[in-house]
Amino acid sequence: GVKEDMEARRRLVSPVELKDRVAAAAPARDAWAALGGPSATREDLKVIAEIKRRSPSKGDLAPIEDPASLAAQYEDGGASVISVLTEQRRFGGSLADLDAVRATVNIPLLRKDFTVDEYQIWEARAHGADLILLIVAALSDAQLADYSALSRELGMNVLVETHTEQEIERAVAANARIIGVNVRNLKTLDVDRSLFASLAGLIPAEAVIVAESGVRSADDVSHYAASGANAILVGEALVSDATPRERINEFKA
Ligand code: IGP
Repeated sequence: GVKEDMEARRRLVSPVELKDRVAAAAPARDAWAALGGPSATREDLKVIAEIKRRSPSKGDLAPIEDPASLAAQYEDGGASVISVLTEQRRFGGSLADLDAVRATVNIPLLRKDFTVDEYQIWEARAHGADLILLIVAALSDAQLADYSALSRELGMNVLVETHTEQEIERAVAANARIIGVNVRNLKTLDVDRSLFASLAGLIPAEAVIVAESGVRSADDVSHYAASGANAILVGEALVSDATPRERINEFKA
């Protein structure tokens, strides 16, 4: 699984070597500010555009031959952050995708991986990520606190993903400033768009509130925005669109 893959990478690049690479990397970009920071509003909805080849629920989504060119279209269309799935087994991604995107665009990047070890956080930064994903359901409170602290030390922000009221409480207790509600149930993989409206109001207004998953149309976007989203995270609808640049424009309108 994810852990074994990481162990294999750790045998190739030692933690010491990885830390040297982080020290040599350009400083992280401010994803919090890019998402509107303290003045995030639903009127100026931000888009986090995702590069995802495959998903456990839908199988192959799109043959993305050139992630850099897709990223450039996302940036052109007005995306505020680009999310790159680097997990190989379920999503068909890799750190090479993150490198290619980093070399091409200037906006902040989210390394969208299932973070279960500090090594992955160093790795994210070494490969140019500015934001990492922490899934509350998959982590203990101690891990949430430790991983958030390490990310901040490295200059990165954290997108803390939740699915329930209790997970939102845990995210808030961990001082999360960017909090997502993923409407896809990670066990059944079912999408329930109404989950966002029922949970968004529980997130403190100081946080950037992200609606994750299930955006198919401008109607879905309006629904999320009306329920309090400051940003939307969109994958499938963009990777399977022939004109993703125009699509992002439409979502932002
Ligand atoms: C994007 P969609 O339905 O637009 O492709 O969803 C994003 O929310 C989804 O990829 C996602 C995800 C995750 C994937 C959200 N959280 C955690 C893997 C792991």
